[in-house]
Amino acid sequence: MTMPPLTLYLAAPRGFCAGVDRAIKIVEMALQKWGAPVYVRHEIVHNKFVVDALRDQGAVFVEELDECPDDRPVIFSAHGVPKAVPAEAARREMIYVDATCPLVSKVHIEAERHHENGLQIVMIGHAGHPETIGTMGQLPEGEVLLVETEADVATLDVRNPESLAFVTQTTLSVDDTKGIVAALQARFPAIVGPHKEDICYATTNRQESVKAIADKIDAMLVVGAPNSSNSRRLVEVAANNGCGYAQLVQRATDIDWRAIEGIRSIGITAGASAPEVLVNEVIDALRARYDVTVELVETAQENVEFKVPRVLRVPA
Ligand code: 0CG
Ligand code: SF4
Repeated sequence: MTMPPLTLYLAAPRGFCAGVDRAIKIVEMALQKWGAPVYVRHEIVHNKFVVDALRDQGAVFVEELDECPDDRPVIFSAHGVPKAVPAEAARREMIYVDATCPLVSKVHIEAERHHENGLQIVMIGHAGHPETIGTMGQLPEGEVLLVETEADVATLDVRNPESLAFVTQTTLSVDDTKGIVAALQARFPAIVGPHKEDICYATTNRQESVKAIADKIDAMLVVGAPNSSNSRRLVEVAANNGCGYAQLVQRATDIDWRAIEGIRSIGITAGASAPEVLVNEVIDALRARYDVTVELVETAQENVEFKVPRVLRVPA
């Protein structure tokens, strides 16, 4: 039986970013250095496949520090933690390693600098996301106000409109954030902030490559987890840029074959926490049903690398 033809536009860059790469390495190196179990506060990155693999090697995933014993090392996830978390670990004299992405730490430092300059901070982010909790948790309660949408800006109750700064989550939609920043600047002309926002290079690049293919495909599959902010944004970017069907899939078994019946072209990308093996699994599943021609659409090249913390670079 002949298989129907399918053009597969493979987005690049896709998948692991430098912060994810580093965070996973930190857990692996900690296991080598201290042996199992090593505790990890929150999913090291938002991917079940990654978490399961590390759990098999002896990592124990918990949500809060009080679930960890004093005498085992603990690692903080790539998304960052409120200041109170390392402070409590230090008080308990625990060994801890911070796997917060350096680009998230940079936002923490920015927020602190604004606070020292007497400014109240507006954070653009998603309520309840660990990165938002971590960044807001760098400063005392009430010093960071959260806005999620342009509509939130209108109802914002600030201390002094003349003394304001903004920071953002690193994994937001570039386009939506532009609108929120513009609304902030319109209502508070004196607000200070980064040149554009704090969205990281990886988030920006992955959204760009999706934009480059969104209007030439019948469907888009984004490999990533439902709790992964940057992955979910890729689904939205595809849908907002002309792709009629965009779905988040954790792996090949999530593909809704009926929904994509009759397609002639498809786009594939992966969030910053999704391993390439899962992308290959999805491509193989398509190859089993279609005569696939792959076209790589590369809109940027990445060469960012982050060092692991020093404690892991020196012998035990
Ligand atoms: O995109 P978010 O912030 O939800 O995180 P994820 O673990 O999916 O990816 C990058 C990091 C950290
Ligand atoms: Fe760092 Fe960006 Fe990756 Fe988050 S998505 S870990 S901020 S590089």
